[in-house]
Amino acid sequence: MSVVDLTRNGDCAVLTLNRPEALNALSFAIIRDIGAAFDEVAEMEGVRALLIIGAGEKSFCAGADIKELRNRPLMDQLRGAELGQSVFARLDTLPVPSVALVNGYAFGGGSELALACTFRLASENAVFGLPEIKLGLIPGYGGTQRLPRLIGEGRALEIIMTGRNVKADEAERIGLVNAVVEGDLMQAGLEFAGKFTRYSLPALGFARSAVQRAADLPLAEGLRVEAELSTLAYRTQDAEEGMAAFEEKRKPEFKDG
Ligand code: CO8
Repeated sequence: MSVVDLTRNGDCAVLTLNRPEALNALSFAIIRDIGAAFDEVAEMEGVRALLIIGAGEKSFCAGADIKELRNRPLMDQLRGAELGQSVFARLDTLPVPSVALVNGYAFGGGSELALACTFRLASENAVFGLPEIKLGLIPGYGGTQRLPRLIGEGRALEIIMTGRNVKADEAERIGLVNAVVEGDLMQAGLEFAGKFTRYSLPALGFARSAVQRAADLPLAEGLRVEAELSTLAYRTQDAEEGMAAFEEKRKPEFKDG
């Protein structure tokens, strides 16, 4: 098994970070492999969601590989940050939504990977944190940008500037995760994905895109984006099928077109 393991469970692709002896820490090579796996997911026939999990009971991902970071020249660090950012940003443009299954520690780059996913589910023992400040660093894979968008500037600054841990129950309370799950997290992830996988992928993509762009746009422009994307959705065969099925009192059969 490689460190980045891509498998399939029903209509979900499952990416497992498989380096439990280092709590699934991310070397630059592993980040590149994650990027290659995302490209593969984009090409997988019939896949309707991507689930990301860490191997082992203890950790989703303990962040960037600190031992590797220490010995890098400055230019490499910049390239490293850009690499991590561009690979994680790829999740926004995948044809399918992604769900981080945070089973234990999600620190630094691990939290940032979870933040870049469309959704986050946490096990009861999940612990989030951006502890870079304790290393004399700051987050480099999107944490300073995505965390405030998700939970607001005040809370995000406090978490980033104190480097403190956020346990699962608090993460749920502040909106950092969609839900905390008792029991089998993978099973819960498959059930969670099942709530949207039956819908039209283009419509799901337009919805993601409209909401994600809201954070960067003034309201008037965002409303224009919404009008454009909802019109594009309206023109799909799936919208025709969805509305016809409503009138005919039957279940729609979406074809992703
Ligand atoms: N990098 C490399 N190795 C790690 C990492 C990591 N991030 N985290 C854990 N490991 C290794 C440990 O060194 C240890 O290996 P060994 O057995 O060979 O000594 C093994 O995993 C198990 O870890 P611990 O013994 O420490 O396990 P504990 O249960 O005692 O502690 C913790 C678990 C609390 C998670 C602890 O391991 C820890 O604090 N890890 C570091 C967490 C952290 O600070 N992460 C942020 C890293 S920085 C980052 O992600 C972004 C930087 C900005 C990037 C900019 C790009 C240039």
